[in-house]
Amino acid sequence: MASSHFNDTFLKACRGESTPYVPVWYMRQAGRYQPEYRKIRERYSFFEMSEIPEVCAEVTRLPVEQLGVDAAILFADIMTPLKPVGVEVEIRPGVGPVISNPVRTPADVERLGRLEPEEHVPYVLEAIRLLTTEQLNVPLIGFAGAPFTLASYIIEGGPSKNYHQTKGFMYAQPESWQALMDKLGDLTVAYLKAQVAAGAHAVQVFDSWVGALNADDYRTYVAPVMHRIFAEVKEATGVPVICFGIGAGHLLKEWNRLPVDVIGLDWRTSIRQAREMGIDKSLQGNLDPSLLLAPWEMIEAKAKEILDQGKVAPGYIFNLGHGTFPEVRVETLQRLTRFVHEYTRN
Ligand code: 1CP
Repeated sequence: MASSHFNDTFLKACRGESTPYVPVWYMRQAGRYQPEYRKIRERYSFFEMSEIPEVCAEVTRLPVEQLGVDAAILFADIMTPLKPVGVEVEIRPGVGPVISNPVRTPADVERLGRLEPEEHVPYVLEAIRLLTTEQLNVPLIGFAGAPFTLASYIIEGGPSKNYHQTKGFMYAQPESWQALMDKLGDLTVAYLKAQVAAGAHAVQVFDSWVGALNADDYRTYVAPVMHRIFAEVKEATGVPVICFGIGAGHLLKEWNRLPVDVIGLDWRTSIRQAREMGIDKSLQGNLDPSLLLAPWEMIEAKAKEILDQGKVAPGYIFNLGHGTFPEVRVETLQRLTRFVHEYTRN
């Protein structure tokens, strides 16, 4: 450990234990809003950055040192474990993942391979070992994309607005959809277990785009695999698990039935509304990232409102409702972190 004091406020909040202040981290806290990140990114492609363990560890550590946040999140992408199983993907600046061999038929699903983490993504595990054995004094969050969200990229071939191809495949080829969910479920379980075995202290599963489904379809086509992923990861590792998605307020009751410790909220559903709906897990979120471009007084007022709702009960982690983005100033996130800590300190 870099320092003798390990800051475990984030882990305590995940488990619903009381903390001396509300812990905070930011989705996409490593990224283009940081001049240091942009400099490194000039020299490497996205995947090169995450495949060189020393570079990956440096980029993961940077926001912890720069912003004073209470957790680090591994620098990788939800597409990282799909590359070695046959998905030809690159990350295009300003676009996101682009796939040159999208999955369109049952035969394409058959062709997807099995993930052997030690063999296929040794660099991810090495970066985690570097970070957790010597470099970090805050918990490291490992992560994976959830099957629906991964399927949306590999079926559409890239980012999408309406997920027509993905949902079309799901409705028209339910057996092959099930096979795809099973394969992506196995991959996700293997990947998360390996990250924890390498040292990750908690894991977040990003089901960013599953809000595109209604609650009935979620129950039919997605909830079973999500249940299995969380149950198997919890059983094997015991670490806190977080489930996050965007525009998924109508699915919160479904998520509350999953064996997860923390539910990540986007900015559309307030902490109070979630509690009123009966959500009894720890909560994480949910300042609208666009607000980071507003005058400080507005950011502070909204942060206060969120914190007043969140700090009532233990089991609350401050975050954004989705990722930060290139136009945000480093100083804004530094100030926000300080504010969250000072405003909530007992
Ligand atoms: O700091 C961190 O948060 C850690 C690293 C991280 C994480 C957790 C990255 C690096 N990506 C992710 C998860 C991720 N990737 C998600 C889930 C979270 C979310 O909803 O934002 C998703 C949907 C992706 C897919 C993806 N990768 C997108 C979104 C595209 C779309 O459909 O709108 C983008 C832009 C990427 C590229 C990417 N991943 C990460 C970074 C820093 C970047 C920007 C790339 C660059 O520097 O060129």
